[in-house]
Amino acid sequence: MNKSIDVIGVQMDFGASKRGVAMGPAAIRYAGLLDDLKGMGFDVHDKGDILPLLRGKTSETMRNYEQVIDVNRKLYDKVTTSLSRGRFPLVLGGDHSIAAGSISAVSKAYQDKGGIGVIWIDAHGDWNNEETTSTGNMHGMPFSAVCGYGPDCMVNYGQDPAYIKVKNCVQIAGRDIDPKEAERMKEAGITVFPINMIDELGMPTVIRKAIEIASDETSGIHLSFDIDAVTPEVAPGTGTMVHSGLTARESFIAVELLAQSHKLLSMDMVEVNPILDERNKTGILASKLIQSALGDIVY
Ligand code: 6HN
Ligand code: MN
Ligand code: MN
Ligand code: MN
Repeated sequence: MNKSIDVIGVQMDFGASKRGVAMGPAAIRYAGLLDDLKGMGFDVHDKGDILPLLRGKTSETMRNYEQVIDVNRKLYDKVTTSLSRGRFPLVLGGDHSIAAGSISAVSKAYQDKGGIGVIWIDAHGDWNNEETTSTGNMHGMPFSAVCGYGPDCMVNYGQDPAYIKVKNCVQIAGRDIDPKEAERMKEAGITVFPINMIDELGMPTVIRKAIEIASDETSGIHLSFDIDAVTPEVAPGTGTMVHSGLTARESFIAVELLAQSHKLLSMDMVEVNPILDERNKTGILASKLIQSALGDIVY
């Protein structure tokens, strides 16, 4: 299995309303992630952080789109390089708009090998586009974008993007999905396990089903973990908090079972905002969740 990890930070907060999430990579590093991963036996390469343009074009329905696209293109290139070297790309956000760049790169790399599936753990659907958004915030759009449902500019850098098949996509822990966004997800056929379904079925059942769906005839799975999936008492350092989310243990068992599946190809950990946090509690949680997600990869 893959014992080399490329850690790629993205100091991005132009996809969100609140500033501060650009310091997420620093908070997660400060929690000790790199040393801990080395301690687990990984060959860890810190690729540093991608920085956004200071200014860029914007529009009402795609705020700061030039900065978002520029960062995603840079991230696409870094993730592509990492995969070509046989390493595991671990992407630290930053707001969730950066998942467009990471996922489109992994998807392209596995295009001729069945593609990839995506597991999206998040309080939100991130399935808006420029027509359905009510905020114009591009962190509410990347899941739709990587599936080819727009905004196309988020993933199409002239590389002939390999969109993710919706039949291999799963949303977990949703509890604040906009009405039009929910309609689009349903129309597209995304599998969703909203928070009440986790209450009923339990996380182990939910994540096992998700792994089955995401790995069905694909090369493996990309995990996009938005820390706001976790309940605010446990993860207060994030910009779009929604009450009554995943418990700490539900979050850990999800990533532990993912690790045991040996299907994980790449991962984002996003939306950690140290400005809003309490003594880096959320940064530490993010670091521990990453370690658990990578826990079994060495075996
Ligand atoms: N996130 N659905 C809302 C919007 O602005 O489109 C919230 C999006 C939150 C995005 O947390 O990554
Ligand atoms: Mn090395
Ligand atoms: Mn999100
Ligand atoms: Mn979210």
